[in-house]
Amino acid sequence: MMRNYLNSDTIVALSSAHGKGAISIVRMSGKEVFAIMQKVFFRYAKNSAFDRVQVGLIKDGENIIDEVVCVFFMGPRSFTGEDTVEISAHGNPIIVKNILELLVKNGACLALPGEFSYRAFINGKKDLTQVEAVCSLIAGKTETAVKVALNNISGGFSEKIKAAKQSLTHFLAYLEASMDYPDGDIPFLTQEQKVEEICALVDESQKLIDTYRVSNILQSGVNAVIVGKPNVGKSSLLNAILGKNRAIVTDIAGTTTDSIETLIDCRGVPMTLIDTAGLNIFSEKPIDNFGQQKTREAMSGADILIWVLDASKKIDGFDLQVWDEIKNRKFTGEIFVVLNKIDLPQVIQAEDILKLLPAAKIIKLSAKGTQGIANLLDEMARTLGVLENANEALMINARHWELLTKSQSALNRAKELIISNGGDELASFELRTALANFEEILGINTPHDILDEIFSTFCVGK
Ligand SMILES: Nc1nc2c(ncn2[C@@H]2O[C@H](COP(=O)(O)OP(=O)(O)O)[C@@H](O)[C@H]2O)c(=O)[nH]1
Ligand SMILES: [Mg+2]
Repeated sequence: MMRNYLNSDTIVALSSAHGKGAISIVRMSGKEVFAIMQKVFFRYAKNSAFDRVQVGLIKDGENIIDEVVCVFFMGPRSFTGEDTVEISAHGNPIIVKNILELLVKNGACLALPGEFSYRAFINGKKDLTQVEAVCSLIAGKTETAVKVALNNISGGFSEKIKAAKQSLTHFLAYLEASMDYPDGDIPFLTQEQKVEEICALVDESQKLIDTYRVSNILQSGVNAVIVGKPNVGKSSLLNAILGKNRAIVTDIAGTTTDSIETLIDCRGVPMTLIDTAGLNIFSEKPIDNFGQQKTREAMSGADILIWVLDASKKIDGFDLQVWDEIKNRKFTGEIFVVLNKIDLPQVIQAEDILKLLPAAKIIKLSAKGTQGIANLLDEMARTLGVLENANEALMINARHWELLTKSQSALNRAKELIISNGGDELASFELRTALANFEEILGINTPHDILDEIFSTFCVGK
């Protein structure tokens, strides 16, 4: 029969990365850990008392499988809350396979994805947002994303939810008590106080919802696409941002015939920067058509467009043609207009651009030097709301966001009811709905099928 998360077997998995390395770590957790290890692990220092860290041999009968270091954790003082051992073996997949097979032969089961985290959650070691943050931490693509995920693991986000939940419970208690004891034996809230309380609840929870944008950007990243006519310095700009020569730069127009993608850390934002073939509909070379097709595809997937112009030359029909392409796409993301080559005498002025695009974000820079590059990165991160807010950011994932949004609708309905004096009973029903959503964020009363869904997206060994 297929195992599921409700089984209480002793589970085992490779917890470090797959493949060869100096060390691989096999983790085992559950009631049978010590019994199984007694059968297969023979430590060198037999005389000493039980040590948490032991060196010795893993053997299958007389057959030596590896020399390992074992770290034992006695439940509940372990990640999962159960008895656990972490076996550091030599990092060869053959050895790892042999160890896993031996442990399974002696009674352990191969763990499901995320099953260690599932047990940590079920045993109350971590709430749901904290184990989810482990995933975000491992997936984090920039220093900032990693830092924010770490903050969630230690409870940054769940503290906020718990606080909101507490205020809500408190308010509910007053509201319901005044319904149960209408004679005023207990302190009750005036209409004014009720309105004040509910408005504060709505505002607090809105603040959490608002942080989703930044959080999502930090986790998923954005696409920034560099466009412009040939020879304005698009490839030079990509190279300048990267600090190395990734794209070919020449003074021959049309050198870049394909889109070049690289992942950069733009002030904490994981940004896929894409250098494209210059747009030029007059070219008749087939390779150019192909390149321009890819440019248009890249533009469709862009969150940010960086339109590069050569500021040392007049805006011409080719530039305007690029502008038409941007306009025709009804692009809704951010557009940065880069006036490049400011080391040369400038012909294009900011005003010329503002005539076309009154709200343009104009950055003057020299892609050949480094002048203005840092400013472009700052401004992109600022536009995304990350430059100033990264330090207070929370790792809110799509699941949290959905529940926060549901809870916010219920809170808003309660607010309407309270303001219009529509009845405390109905308001209290809405508040209970909001409360249930907050609890589901933390994993309280979360249905099993939803938990299965969440944990099955984790990787095995986590
Ligand atoms: N003076 C000057 N030349 C630049 C600058 N940026 C790029 N170039 C030159 O412009 C030409 C075209 O650059 P490239 O990056 O290949 O342009 P692309 O076709 O838009 O990718 C090359 O000769 C570059 O050296 C700049 O900031 N100042
Ligand atoms: Mg190029």
